[in-house]
Formats: sequence, C-alpha cells, structure tokens
Amino acid sequence: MNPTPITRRDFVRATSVLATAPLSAGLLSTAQAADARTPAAPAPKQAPPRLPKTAYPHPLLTPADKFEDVSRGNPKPHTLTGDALVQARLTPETWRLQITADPTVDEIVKLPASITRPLTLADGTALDLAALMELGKKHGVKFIKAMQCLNIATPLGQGLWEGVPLREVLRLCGRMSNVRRIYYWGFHNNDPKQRFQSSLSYTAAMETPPGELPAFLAYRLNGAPIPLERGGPVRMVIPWSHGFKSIKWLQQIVLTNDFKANDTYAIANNDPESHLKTAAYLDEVGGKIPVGRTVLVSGLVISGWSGLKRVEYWVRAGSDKPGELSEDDPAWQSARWAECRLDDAPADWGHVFPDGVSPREVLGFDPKTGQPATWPLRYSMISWSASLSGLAPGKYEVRARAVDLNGYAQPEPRPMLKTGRNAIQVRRFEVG
Ligand SMILES: Nc1nc2c(c(=O)[nH]1)N[C@H]1C(S)=C(S)[C@@H](COP(=O)(O)O)O[C@H]1N2
Ligand SMILES: [Mo]
Repeated sequence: MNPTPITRRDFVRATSVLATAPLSAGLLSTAQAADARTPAAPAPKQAPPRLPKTAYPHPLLTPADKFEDVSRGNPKPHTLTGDALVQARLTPETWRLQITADPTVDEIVKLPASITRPLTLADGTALDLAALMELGKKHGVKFIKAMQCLNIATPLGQGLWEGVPLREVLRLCGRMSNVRRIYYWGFHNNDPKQRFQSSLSYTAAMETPPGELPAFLAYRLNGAPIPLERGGPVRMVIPWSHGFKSIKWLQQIVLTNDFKANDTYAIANNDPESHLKTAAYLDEVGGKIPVGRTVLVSGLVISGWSGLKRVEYWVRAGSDKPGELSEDDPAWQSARWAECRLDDAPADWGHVFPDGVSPREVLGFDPKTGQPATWPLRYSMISWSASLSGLAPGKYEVRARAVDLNGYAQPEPRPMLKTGRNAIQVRRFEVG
C-alpha cells in the first residue's frame, strides 16, 4: 500500500476538503459517503473535546518509573537486591566498565584487534562511575530521546539522557589497531547464553555527522541518576536506533576486527542496523460518543531517521465486522488523509527540564537562542491531535500516519516489519 510518496497535490486536496466540507461527507470516500448517515436534526451545541484514556497532550519527558520495560533474562538484573546487587557491580560504588580487544582471527578476519591500554577488572584499571562523570564535566552531552522497541507497537517513553560520548571513552584505551566494530553488553545473569548484546561500527562510534547525535554512555535520566530499572548505573544510549542498541547495565565493551553485527536482536530476523522509524501512534478513542460532541483524536509521533513533515488522519465509516484493512484493500487508494495538529515546542523549557538544565546545553537546540533546531527534535516524540466534529451517528474507524521529510507516508519507506513496527494503527468509535 502507498507505494509512492504522496504528492503535495494529494495533500492539498485532502486538507482543502477538510476546510470546506462537513466531515461526514468530506473525509469519506465517495463509496463511504454514500453510506454515511446525515444528521436528522441540526447539530446540538458543541461540547468540549472528550479526552481519550491516555491523557493528551503526553508529557514531553516520561518519569523514569513510567517507561515500559523491555528486559530479558531470568532473574532480571533490576530485581537483584543487597549483596547480589553488589556482586553484580550494579551499585554506583561497585560499577565498573571493562574495555578489551578481541584477539580472534579466522580465515576472513586475519588480523586481531588491539589497543595499547585495555581497561580491566583484573589489573584494577576498569573505569568507575566517578571517572566517567569526571569525563562528563568536559565532554558531557544531554539530549531527549524517544525509547522505542523495534518489535512493540507503542513507544516505551522519552527521557532527557545525559552522559559521555562513546568516542571519548574509547580514547582512554590508547592506540587502536584493526578495530572495525564495537561490541558491548551489560550485566545479565550468570548464564552467558542469556546475555543481551549489541554493536556499532567503528565509524558510528567515533564520528558524528552535522545535525546527528553521538552514541553515548548515559548516567543520568531526567536530571537524576539512572535508576536500576532503566539500566543504571550506566546505560548505552544510541540516539538513532531502536531500544535494542541502548544496552542497560553496561559493563563490557569489546573492540573487534570482526565486521559483523553480533546483536542479540539479529537472532530473531531483525535488521540489526535498522534506524528509529518515523511513525505516528494513536491514543485510545473511547467507545460511544454522543452526537454533536467533538471527538478528539490524539497520539504520539516519533521523528525518526527520516524526520517528520506532518501527521495525517483518515476517518471512514466503520463496518459492522471490524477487521484490519488488508494491504491491498482498495479503500487505501481512495483514502482521504487530512493533516493533524502537531503540538508546538514549549514556550518555556524551564517547565519541562529538571532544575539547572538549560535548553542551550541540550543537543538539538540552538546554543545561542535555546530554541530547538528542528521540531520535533530528531529522535524525539511529541503529541499530535485532530478534532472531528459534525459526525453523523454511526460507527467509525480512524487511522493515523506520519509523513517523513522525504514525503513518504508511513509505512514506507521501510515496510519490512523487522526493521521496526510501522503498521498504521486504527481505533474504532461510535457516534450516537
Ligand atoms: N542489558 C539489557 N539491555 C537492554 C535490553 C535487555 O533485555 N537487557 N533490552 C533492550 C530492548 S530490546 C529495548 S526495546 C530497550 C528498552 O528500554 P527500557 O526497558 O528502558 O524501556 O532496552 C534494551 N536494552
Ligand atoms: Mo526492543
């Protein structure tokens, strides 16, 4: 479906229809309009929009304990307490990061990776939290990232993460030779088979193109130490990626001359180099809505790798047997998509950020003006909404999709499920 980018003309057609015609006729395709019911009496005075269950607008920063959790392992590291936590080196005092070189060679990888200053527990050189935070005084970065799983249909949360770019940490290891990839993992449990690991190319770790954001080792979330549940004391954060590269409870980095991704996520047929998708997500639109009441449709949108131009919605009369529209259903071809409102950037970031954080020091903001360089910020999510009024009694379906900066409407340009879920969500409601 939607094999070609939607054109500006299509878009103007959809939105001008919205502006000039009543919803019940204007937004539905001809076939649907024929079956759409017209109100018998003049519409009653408009009631205020009803709020969906998920409160709109969504707060820009998700409190650390309100993130959805995606953690493998049995037991999960964040269930450890007391001495077990100390043994696992998951307290701020006991946390250590080892960085070593992988000696492996084979028929293809003929030369082993090497570094002149490995950081190891054995010789007492492993990095501790105090040293990492000291590096942060000079090289520290802060930014807002939407955490989203490649495999889950709703975003997990959004945080202001703070830490040190990976490249600054790798510079502690002296001269590197034959390093093509950075492997890394965190504490899991004592069963090596359950280890959750990920990787980056050398380039992705060491270089940052203009406007892009660096991979970094985070030790603060929303102005406080990262709680154990969110992967503290130290978590890798990969801005451009889905959650699986943002390894929690980080403890080991291995520099290797292997050129292959070793990501745990590659095992289940996922693309281990997939990037965060631009995608719209729909809040619930509760059940039955009285005639004449404005229906507020809302949700979240992630500005992913390809940026965000706008969010669109499509309302159609619902069938009595609600089912998903199949990808080749002709209804997609005649769908009338209309533009949604995107929430503006807050006028005062002081209300959003924790005390002492100025937008001027957050990546993605103009350091002079303190205004976001793009809106939404790259790899962040914001709320969107649309008000539907004048709907005749009946059953409806509403869908939403994001259009990226290249003009591609979701689920393009990467409809492959295993590069990140990107299905167009649908909610059903009834007016009457
Ligand atoms: N050590 C470790 N890190 C991990 C995982 C894990 O199971 N173990 N899950 C990953 C996946 S698949 C996702 S989507 C994110 C979820 O982050 P959250 O639990 O903070 O929301 O963490 C990633 N980091
Ligand atoms: Mo995930």
